[in-house]
Amino acid sequence: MIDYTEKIPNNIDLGRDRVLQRALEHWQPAYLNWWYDMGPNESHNYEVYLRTAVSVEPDGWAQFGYVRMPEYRWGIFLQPRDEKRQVNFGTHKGDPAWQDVHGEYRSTLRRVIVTQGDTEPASVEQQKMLGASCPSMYDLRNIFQVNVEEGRHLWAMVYLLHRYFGRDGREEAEALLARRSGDTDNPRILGAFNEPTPDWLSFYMFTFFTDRDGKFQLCALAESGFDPLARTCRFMLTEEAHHMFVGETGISRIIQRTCEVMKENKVEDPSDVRSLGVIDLQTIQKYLNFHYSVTLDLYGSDVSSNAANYYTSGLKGRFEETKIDDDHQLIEAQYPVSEVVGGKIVTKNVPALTALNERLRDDYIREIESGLSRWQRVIDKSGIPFRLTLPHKGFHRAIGNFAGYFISPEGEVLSQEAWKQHEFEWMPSPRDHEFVQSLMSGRVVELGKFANWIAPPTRGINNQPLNFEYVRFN
Ligand code: BYC
Repeated sequence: MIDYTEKIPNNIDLGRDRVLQRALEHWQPAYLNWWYDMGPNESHNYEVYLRTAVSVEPDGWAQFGYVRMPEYRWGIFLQPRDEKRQVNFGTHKGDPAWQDVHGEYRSTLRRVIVTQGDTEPASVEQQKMLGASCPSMYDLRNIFQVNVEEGRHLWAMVYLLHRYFGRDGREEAEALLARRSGDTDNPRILGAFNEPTPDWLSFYMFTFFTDRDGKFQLCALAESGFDPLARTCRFMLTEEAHHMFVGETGISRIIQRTCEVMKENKVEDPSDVRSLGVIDLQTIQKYLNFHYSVTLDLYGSDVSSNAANYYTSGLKGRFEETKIDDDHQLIEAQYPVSEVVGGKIVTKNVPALTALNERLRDDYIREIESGLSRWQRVIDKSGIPFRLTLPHKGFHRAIGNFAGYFISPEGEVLSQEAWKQHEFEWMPSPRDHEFVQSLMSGRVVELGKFANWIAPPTRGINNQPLNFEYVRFN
């Protein structure tokens, strides 16, 4: 009999809840089987210098040490309960926050939790093969850290399913281990989580763009009137921050290296840049266009009755809900959304309650813009006259008002033929992918060494030097 209070670090007094303990006891071997199958390839014997969440105290949750990943202490952590917390929006505004699920919201809430939970193992599956082409031991350790934490985020959602949703919840928890990213018969729920992450440029873009959707969705769920969900998401956010750091600094280091090589060799033409073994800025822009647009879809339709219902019922709030100065019910409020009318993009006001997906997407875009300006500074510092830009919101969209239209990065509505003619000026072509992957044909793991196409980071993990042995291969 596994002692779960020992094996699953938690701050929910798991040992005293026999039913929950048994349910998790049943689920854990299935989870481990999934990890062995779908976790990082060939990594099971590696000892990785990981941080592990051991408590929710500021100094307790980040402990560093060597861990074999299947032995990672995936635990259950909730932000401590605030007895005075209330439902802060929607029709139940002012009621004490719920410690249990309202019967009438059961299936809606389960759905939101399942959708969130589904993304976590999906991303691990998407990144499964990347260890074989890592640019350094530092980066290898970072991807493993991201992977084990996504695994823990799955635990976080599975805990809620098991604890609050009975048999349905247990079935959903099993289904989370059965779907597979990109599978034709049983794919992951949301679009971006079925796209491959075939190389490290994609990985960093994914952690910058798509993990940040994770941040904004978790922030909205952290406002939930259902207190256990809110507290779970609050703690998940502390881990999410590291994933976005990996993405932002990864791209920044690639840009820096490209600029260094361009300056040293006085080249600007993308094919000359490529011949020096670094990724040309034009290709970086195309990857950016792809990941940004696919991630914008993750916010759902611009006008959504689902989103309105989530809000009115108090299940999912807005980004920083309690800091917003309004009625928190959106009775009269309007919000601008765009749509295509007669071949032009126009903006109109709609009831703000129905535009909550769009509002969250806009909050996200603002943060993306700041990240992009930090990358731009790296280029500007080198004196290279190249500007990274965000494509128009309607570019390459498959969900919402722009779906089915062919919109250029500048926001022109084009015919399908005209758009297709430019497709590979805007998005990575099979040849671009081939080139990027040609740079990443093997792994670089000598101590302190970095692949030619990426600059070293400014510092190591947890104050360790760059030539530290972050992964022991055994
Ligand atoms: N792909 O009213 P609509 C993360 C579906 S990332 C496929 O437009 P709604 C992470 C939708 O399900 C954060 N289908 O949307 C990052 C609905 O289906 P039904 C994940 C899509 O419901 C990196 C229909 O279209 N968390 O954590 O208002 C690494 C019409 O619905 C998509 C969450 O998403 C799509 N892109 O909002 C690891 C939070 N978009 O009802 C982790 C939980 C929509 O017709 N999820 N559909 O069958 C939600 O809050 C909502 O489900 C969504 C959609 C915001 C995603």
